[in-house]
Amino acid sequence: MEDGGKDSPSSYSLLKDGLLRCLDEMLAMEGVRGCPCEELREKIEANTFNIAVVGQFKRGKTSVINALLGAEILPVAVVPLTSIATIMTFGEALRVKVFFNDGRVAEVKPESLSEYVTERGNPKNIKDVNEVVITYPSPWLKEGVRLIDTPGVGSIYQHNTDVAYRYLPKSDAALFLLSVDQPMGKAELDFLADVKEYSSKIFFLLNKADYLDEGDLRESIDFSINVLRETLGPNVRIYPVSARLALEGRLGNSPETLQKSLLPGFASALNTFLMEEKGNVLVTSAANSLLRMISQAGFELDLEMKSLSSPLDELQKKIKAFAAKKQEVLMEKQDFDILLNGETKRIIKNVLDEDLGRFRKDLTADEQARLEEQFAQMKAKTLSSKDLKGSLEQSVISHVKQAFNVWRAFEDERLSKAFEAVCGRFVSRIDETVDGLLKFSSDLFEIPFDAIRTEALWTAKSGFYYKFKDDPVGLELVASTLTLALPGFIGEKIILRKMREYLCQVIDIQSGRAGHDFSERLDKSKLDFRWEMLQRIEATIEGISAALEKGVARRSKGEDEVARRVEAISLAAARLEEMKVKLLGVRAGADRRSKAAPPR
Ligand SMILES: Nc1nc2c(ncn2[C@@H]2O[C@H](COP(=O)(O)OP(=O)(O)OP(=O)(O)O)[C@@H](O)[C@H]2O)c(=O)[nH]1
Ligand SMILES: [Mg+2]
Repeated sequence: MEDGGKDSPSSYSLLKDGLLRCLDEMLAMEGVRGCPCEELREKIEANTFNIAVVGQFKRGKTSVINALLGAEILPVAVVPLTSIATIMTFGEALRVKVFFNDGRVAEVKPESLSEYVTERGNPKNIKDVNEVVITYPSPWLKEGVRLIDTPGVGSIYQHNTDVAYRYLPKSDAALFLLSVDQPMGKAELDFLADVKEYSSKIFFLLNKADYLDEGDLRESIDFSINVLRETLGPNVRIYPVSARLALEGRLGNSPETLQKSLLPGFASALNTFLMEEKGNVLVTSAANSLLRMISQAGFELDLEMKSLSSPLDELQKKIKAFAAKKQEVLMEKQDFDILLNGETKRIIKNVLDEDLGRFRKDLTADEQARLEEQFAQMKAKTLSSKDLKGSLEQSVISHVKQAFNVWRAFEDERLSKAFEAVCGRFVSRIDETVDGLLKFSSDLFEIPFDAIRTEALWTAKSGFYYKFKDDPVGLELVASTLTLALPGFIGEKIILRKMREYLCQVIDIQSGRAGHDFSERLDKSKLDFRWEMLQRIEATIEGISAALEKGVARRSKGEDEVARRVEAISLAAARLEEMKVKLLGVRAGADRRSKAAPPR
């Protein structure tokens, strides 16, 4: 990566490749049971990390993305411009895909991007675009990093602010743009309070540094830092940059200009952060999961060895004792199932239903007031009743749709947190059950076993089990099925009354859909979690039973057969040991990286 931390991405790739190689080996290995290798691989490969670029309008958000990518891909302007979120993701070539609210997807030419994502080309989003996804071969976007350009908040275009808010819950980190020509104000701080709710890491960029000489720039940085410290405490850091110079430097291949832009300093910090947060946490927890599986597989080999060599009557007794324990554990598993169902229902009742009720009440009140105001304004324009009805209807639909989109994003996040918290409790209890079973067997058969705590992979990032859905629930159907059937001539008062009813109906239907959609998603998330987690208990039971049975069965086939198996077991155990050493190396590599990362 030209912009900073030269060795970091490759080192992360090395760790990741090491991990993937171990996964391959484990897949090919007989005896490693219950390895969710494929799922682990998918999680490692699809480990996306969303960086939202946010801020008040015109601070240079879009320009910073262009500067980081070193290409003039996204349209910038002096007037409030970005109106639709654009997601930059890795791909071999520059390609632009437009996702519409009604589910359509269209690939468009990069030159026509501004017809979709700007206030100028797509005023008030008349084209009904949901989001735009652009692929581009930038090193920044490798390893699943996605840069999200959001519309500026605080301009006269409320719908732009709404779109920006919709993307906050999806961000793993945020680049918060300030600029030297607009001293930080209250609106910025208010917005920051909201961003803070969702992004665990915020980078502050003070853009347009090229406007000022060194002294003035220092003063500008100090001013913003002092303002930020009041809210965030003493450890705030601001990176002054000039997106304009950075892009100039990148396009003109001028290292001096690039240095002058100060972007490399920020880029290096961002890179270190990505390594640490995105790479290391995932690598460590995946390595731990695999180490645990290896130690379990090793334990099973030891058990089989025991069952090949212990006196038969003693062995039979122990197998019986194990069978009793097995029944006990299966009962526990059933209890987990019932509890998990109950907990999911509780989330639906206590979180979803309550939130939806409150949102619906507030929205109805707000929209009633807005409708009346709009009605009064329109009446003054003496429109025909058909036109009056038409425009009120349009505006009800578009406001309700917008409001639901924003709410849905927030609710998604809340439900995800509630659900992951439940998962968290279950995972540790399931771990305890599995460990208890292993400990029991280890004592029974006198084989040492060291349980490795998994600190399950999902802790690396929330939303591991919770099924997020990106496309908003469409309102189109509502609009067409509910069109008001009114006679040609009608009094204005009746129109207002009918519109009020219409508004309530639209909100009703939309609430019903959103509620249904959310509870369905929670149910699916629960099933997924259940499948992945509860089957670990069964896999452990099966593993132990199979190891014992294999040994006993083999003994009936004579001594030669037993000797052959003993040799095979020793070889497999040695291979597991090798793999363990490799994985410990990968884990230590990740650990070293986080310790080496400079303080920010
Ligand atoms: N001098 C100078 N101008 C800049 C710099 N970065 C951006 N600009 C200018 O600032 C204006 C706004 O830039 P954009 O990137 O469109 O800002 P934005 O924050 O994405 O704006 P919205 O999407 O409308 O909120 C444009 O005229 C840019 O050319 C910079 O580093 N230096
Ligand atoms: Mg912009």
